[in-house]
Amino acid sequence: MRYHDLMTDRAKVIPTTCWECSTHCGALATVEDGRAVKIAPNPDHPGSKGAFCVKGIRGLPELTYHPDRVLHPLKRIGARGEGKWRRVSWDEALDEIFAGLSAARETYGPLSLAGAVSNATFSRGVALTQMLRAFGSPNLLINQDLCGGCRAVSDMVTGLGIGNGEDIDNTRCALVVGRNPYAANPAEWMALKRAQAQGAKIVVIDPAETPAAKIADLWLQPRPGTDAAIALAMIRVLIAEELYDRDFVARWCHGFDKLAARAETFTPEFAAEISGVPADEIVRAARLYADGPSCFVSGHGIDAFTAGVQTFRAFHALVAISGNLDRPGGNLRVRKPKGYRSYLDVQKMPEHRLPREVEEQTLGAAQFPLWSGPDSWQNVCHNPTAIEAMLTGKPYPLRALHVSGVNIVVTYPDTRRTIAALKSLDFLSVATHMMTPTAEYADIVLPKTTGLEEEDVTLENGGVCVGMIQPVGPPQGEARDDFAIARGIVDRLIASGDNEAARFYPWADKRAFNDCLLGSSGITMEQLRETGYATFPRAFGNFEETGFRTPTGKVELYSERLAALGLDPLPGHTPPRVTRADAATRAEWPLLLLTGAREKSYHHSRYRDHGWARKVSPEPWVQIHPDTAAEAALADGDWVLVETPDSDGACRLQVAVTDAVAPGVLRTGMGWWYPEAQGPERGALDININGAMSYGAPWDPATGSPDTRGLLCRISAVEGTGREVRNEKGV
Ligand SMILES: Nc1nc2c(c(=O)[nH]1)N[C@H]1C(S)=C(S)[C@@H](COP(=O)(O)OP(=O)(O)OC[C@H]3O[C@@H](n4cnc5c(=O)[nH]c(N)nc54)[C@H](O)[C@@H]3O)O[C@H]1N2
Ligand SMILES: Nc1nc2c(c(=O)[nH]1)N[C@H]1C(S)=C(S)[C@@H](COP(=O)(O)OP(=O)(O)OC[C@H]3O[C@@H](n4cnc5c(=O)[nH]c(N)nc54)[C@H](O)[C@@H]3O)O[C@H]1N2
Ligand code: SF4
Ligand SMILES: [Mo]
Repeated sequence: MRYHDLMTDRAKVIPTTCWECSTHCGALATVEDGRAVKIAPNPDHPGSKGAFCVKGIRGLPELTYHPDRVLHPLKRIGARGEGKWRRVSWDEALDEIFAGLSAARETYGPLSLAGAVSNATFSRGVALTQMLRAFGSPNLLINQDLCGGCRAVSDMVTGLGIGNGEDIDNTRCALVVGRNPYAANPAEWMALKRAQAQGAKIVVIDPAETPAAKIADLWLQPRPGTDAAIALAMIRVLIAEELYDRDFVARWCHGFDKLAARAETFTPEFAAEISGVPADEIVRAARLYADGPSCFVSGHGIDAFTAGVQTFRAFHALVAISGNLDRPGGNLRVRKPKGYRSYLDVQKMPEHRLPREVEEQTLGAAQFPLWSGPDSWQNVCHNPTAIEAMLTGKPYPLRALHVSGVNIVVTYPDTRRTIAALKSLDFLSVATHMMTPTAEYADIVLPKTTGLEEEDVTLENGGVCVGMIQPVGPPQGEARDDFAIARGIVDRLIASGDNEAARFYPWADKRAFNDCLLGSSGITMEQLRETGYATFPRAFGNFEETGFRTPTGKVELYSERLAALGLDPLPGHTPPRVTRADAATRAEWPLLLLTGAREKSYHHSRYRDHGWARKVSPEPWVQIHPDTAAEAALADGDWVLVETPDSDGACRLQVAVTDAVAPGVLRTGMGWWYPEAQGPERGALDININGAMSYGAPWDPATGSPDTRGLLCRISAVEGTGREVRNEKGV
């Protein structure tokens, strides 16, 4: 399409990308007088193919032009969390941050500094990582241990390199596991419907009847946390019925015989006993999947829990032995244009790294070397270990923190402890759009640009294209991007006489960083500005050329890296919490809690201050089966208090009675706070499920992820409706 055709005298149309969630839909922004007046899908975009959602249409512009948006740097003048601020200049704010970080460094050493972002593989992740490294600290907190970390570490040690590469459009069978694409990823959802219309089968594994389960040819409803047993039984069926890809296994897989021996015990009947899914359904799922090409579409439902890596290992082994790796209709390996640098490439460049002996001291590296430290996935720290260091000074003190683009008070488990940790710091700065519960505890708050005000470049999901965000006009107020913020701080470090700092942070501005990403790929900013993306040639299955990044150079069904660390080298099933708990514990905590169900109107803690979103979903809900509700004498719309054994907090939720979940299973979302509530936490200790959860052990042995699902819990009724209860409590 020629976007210019869409222009009128006043308005121009800019091809860009919505980055409000990781789907990264191609977008067309209609701009009048430097202001976006309409955001619409770009049907030409090779990744999203016209998919879009209300968060892109309404959330992004309303965030950008919100009357309560933070538009100027602020300095705390009252007690921490008291909500008293003074507007300051950028120079004063950056001086304060530099002074705060430097003071901690002088007293406690460089390791006492940390940063928090959502993911190191975002541009702001690079800005913050490199800024911290300039100060000598490797301690970056990301929230991937709560998100896609288990999948990524399994992918890394298995050697697949598939990231999010899913060729749903050309598949014959999509195996959707722990994924709710209807709410979480409209591009995926549309692709599934297109594939089904062309005759592809859809198999869904989910304890809840999601829209995907509703349209599926086969829906397996397992007990939470038992998916690895199902995957191992499917592997067993493929091997026993000789439905696996002999040629691919012989040429490219390491440890097939050992995998076969492991899977041997997982008869469909045994897996049925563990998972509650009938054996014949498991066999049917295996046969449908074996009739490929097939595509494994995975989600958060089997990630972010204490058996996340092993569960993914089982499904990743299934992808490999069925030969569905990097062929049309299968799971595609991540590609990038020759000469292009991904965000992680930039951070892994030797000249950008700290000395190995420093990286080895990253918080968490001793226990989780695949997650933290020099040889790990994103070289970040283990969050619960970092929070412990803030509160106790052990294993060493963590005293100053810069946060950008995360709302950790709401989105980390154990809200009370996160708040206590933030309050205990010597210095805290937060770059944000809105005054979130996290920003409320800061010493300095910085106004941050939105996805309508930045110029960003990224390699899109699985390498389908290189995409870009284009600014529609100048930022609102005094907002700046994370690169300008990091530049300002690093410049002060250099001016103080630290010449080493320059090597870690060489970019004058975001534009220079974007040029660094494009490298020698031949893709230009001009080209990207014209269409909003750039495609490049892709070759399938060229394993001879690319090899696999594992010790053996093959896909490791038996992982040498896991073996060397003393972890289970073969995919295995870890009994979930409820199975491990004794009878007394189960009696006291009789229900199972799933958290994190996505809603179309929210992205985690975002948009809670938007009228349109609150209208769609006004209160935090919890799904309860009619039998469970009847037993507890609860009706639709009642409010309950939810508690879990490892937390002294609680969370109030509104009951939604539905048979979409099994009896005894509760399913809720996450990310709730009431922007209109009083107090710095603004409801985050009241209606936020993380306020009722622990971030402590047990953790996944490879990633350190806690259980965000399959938690034991109990409920009790609370009087009145949500709003009344809230007012009575004086919040
Ligand atoms: N609208 C919207 N979209 C989003 C987001 C958002 O906040 N809002 N967040 C984005 C982000 S960061 C992420 S990580 C993704 C996450 O999106 P998804 O990957 O879809 O994750 P969830 O919605 O957490 O869970 C998916 C499904 O897992 C199921 N599940 C729970 N426990 C189990 C289990 O033990 N086994 C199996 N097989 N399934 C289980 C749940 O019932 C749920 O239907 O969404 C992204 N997209
Ligand atoms: N119990 C439980 N907890 C969970 C989960 C769960 O399922 N259950 N899910 C986990 C998952 S998958 C994730 S990804 C995390 C999400 O956790 P967060 O990343 O904290 O979630 P958000 O609320 O989306 O984002 C926080 C802030 O980022 C700001 N922001 C958005 N874009 C930008 C930007 O470009 N730059 C900057 N500086 N700021 C920006 C927004 O204004 C918002 O205030 O939560 C995790 N927590
Ligand atoms: S799914 Fe919605 S929020 Fe996510 S990138 Fe697409 S339009 Fe934006
Ligand atoms: Mo996530």
